[in-house]
Amino acid sequence: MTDTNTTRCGYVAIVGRPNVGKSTLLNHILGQKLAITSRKPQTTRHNMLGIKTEGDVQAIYVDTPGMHKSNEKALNRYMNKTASAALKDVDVVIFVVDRTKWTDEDQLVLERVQYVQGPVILAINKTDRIEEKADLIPHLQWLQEQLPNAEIVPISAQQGHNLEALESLIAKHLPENDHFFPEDQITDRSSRFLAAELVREKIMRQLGAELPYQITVEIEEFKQQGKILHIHALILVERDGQKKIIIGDKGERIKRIGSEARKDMEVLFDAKVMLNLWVKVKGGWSDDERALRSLGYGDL
Ligand SMILES: Nc1nc2c(ncn2[C@@H]2O[C@H](COP(=O)(O)OP(=O)(O)OP(=O)(O)O)[C@@H](O)[C@H]2O)c(=O)[nH]1
Ligand SMILES: [Mg+2]
Repeated sequence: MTDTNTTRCGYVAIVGRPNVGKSTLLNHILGQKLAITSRKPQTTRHNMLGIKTEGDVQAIYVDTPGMHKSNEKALNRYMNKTASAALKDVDVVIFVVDRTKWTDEDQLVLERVQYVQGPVILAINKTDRIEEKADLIPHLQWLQEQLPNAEIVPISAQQGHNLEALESLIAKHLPENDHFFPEDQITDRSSRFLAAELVREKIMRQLGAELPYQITVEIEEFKQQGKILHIHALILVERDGQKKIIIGDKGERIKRIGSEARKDMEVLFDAKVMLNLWVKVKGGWSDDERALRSLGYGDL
């Protein structure tokens, strides 16, 4: 007798240049905010798994940092390497682009994706913002010539448009496998990591142009006492002036960062959260490979 129930399971890398909507796409597929997002490029710094199990199908998504050109700093090199590594050993690649906007950085991603042996899906995102639909057609033709085997799917990650079509295409490409993760697991990342990311997201969203790139967040304490989760987060900046900006006038800004991060944490962890934030200067951490490793930025 043969078993007629086939289960499918595999890895799906979500790649693209910064700011095209990769993390937004992951969150909408999962139906839950897991990855941080912002209007600023280079929001995501680490690969993160988002696992979706529906019946016999388990899709393991890998959200990645946007691949970008500036390679001067160790942190930037780390981010680009991390994103490129995600292209190896996955079953499906989703290459996300922003409508008809095509930059040198999209070209960089294209050149990597062209080497991928397995199925590639080209997701044209932010279609809710397309005014001139006619402009899209020649661009799609051009893209198809660059990636002749890719399937092209227009989506709006933010509005949830056409995501079912995207997901059923992905499911078709997943190999027959037993599931690698339990049905209720949604990520490989720890609660501490997710908490640190939420603090970083609020900083990305609230602060001006350059500053967020010189900040990282470490969780120093994460413990449950009775019904309350006590979380202490350390915000590391590069210079003294940056510390002042984060704290703000009479501590206004850090208070707002803390209260917004706490609200998201309470939803994510389904618990009451007491959050304490500290700011410390650690000069040059973003270009110091040893400091980066000790801050959880993996091997370079
Ligand atoms: N209008 C519109 N905006 C979107 C859509 N998807 C994402 N965005 C916005 O685009 C911005 C960037 O989204 P992210 O998901 O952070 O982009 P990302 O590709 O993960 O960026 P990095 O992590 O920096 O590589 C945010 O302001 C999102 O709200 C969409 O479908 N439509
Ligand atoms: Mg992202």
